[in-house]
Amino acid sequence: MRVTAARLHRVRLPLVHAFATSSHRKAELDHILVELEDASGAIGWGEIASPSDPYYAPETVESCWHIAERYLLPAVLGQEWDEPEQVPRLWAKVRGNQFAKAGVDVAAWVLWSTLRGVPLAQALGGTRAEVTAGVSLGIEPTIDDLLTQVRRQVDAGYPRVKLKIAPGWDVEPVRAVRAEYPDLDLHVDANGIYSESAGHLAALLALDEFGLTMIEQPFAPRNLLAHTRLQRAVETPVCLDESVETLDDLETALSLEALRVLNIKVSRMGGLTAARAAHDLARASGIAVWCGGMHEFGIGRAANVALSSLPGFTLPSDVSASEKYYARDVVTPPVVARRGVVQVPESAGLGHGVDTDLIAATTIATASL
Ligand code: OSB
Ligand code: MG
Repeated sequence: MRVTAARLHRVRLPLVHAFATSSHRKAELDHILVELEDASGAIGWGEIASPSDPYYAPETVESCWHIAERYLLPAVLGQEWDEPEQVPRLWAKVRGNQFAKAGVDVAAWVLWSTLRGVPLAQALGGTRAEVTAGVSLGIEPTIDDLLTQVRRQVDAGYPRVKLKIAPGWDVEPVRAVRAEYPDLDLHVDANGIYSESAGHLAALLALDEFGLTMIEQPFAPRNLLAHTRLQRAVETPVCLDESVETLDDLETALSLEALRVLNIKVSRMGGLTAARAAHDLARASGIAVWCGGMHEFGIGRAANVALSSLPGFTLPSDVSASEKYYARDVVTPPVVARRGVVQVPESAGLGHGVDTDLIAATTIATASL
């Protein structure tokens, strides 16, 4: 297989409900859609779902655009490859830049599975016909606003709710949600904002009494030892997200016993090949995994659904329906959830059409190579 043309589209979509984490608040998102085309005219779509600012990871939309246009796509164009696993090797010299790599990697997987006539999930080795979705809820202005959001999602049938937390917005919101939903599969995600030296430990220890499914990424990404210490002190499983960008990171974290659960994101791992390898290693190590999200548009969301069909994804994944985030998504049909369950598509490739009219109408920059 040989990619003979590539295009980038910077697409801006409004969020139906603004989302705040410990570091930022967003009402619209710019993601970069990647098109890879072979000599027969077949197209594979991918999505670079980097946040616009370097607060979750060091990348930005601009840095992703630059890396994709200047390094990744030139490395792929004109090269022969047989399996999508070979594509990341074409840019092996490029360090980091996981979001940019992930978008091109997904496009290669989608192109390959489309041409093979197999669903992306099957190409990856997926075994599930449907995947269970959880929702991720941002920091709200008040606890009442948060409870309104929780009720809406629980009423829609989502079986797991994750709450973003930050110092000062942790024990009380969790207590309030627990009081109303004693049995809900509930977990919290701090996006690395807590610090032992800033006196934040007491709040994290206090969360242990609420029967949370996990505490996700309380400390800074490189601070694995703080996660090890917390895991020794609490019953609640510690989950890593930002800390694990490569398989080497995962091996280190496992040997330090810094986690009992792993959030696997296609974007953060640099693509489906690496995400699947992380799944394999975690599974072999007895670590539960689930698929995290980055508010993907439909293309990245469909890739997350395909990945979530692998057998080790035993916890609900952040693959909630398109409509939770976008009034109109870039894929047709959109990703839908019924009572928190998403069907894994059975048609070849992405398993969704791509709405090129919407993309044309919402594109704010393009590049062709
Ligand atoms: O840590 O999972 C995270 C969104 C932006 C930055 C970080 C994170 C998130 C989410 C998104 O929680 C969840 C989703 O896409 O459904
Ligand atoms: Mg997270």
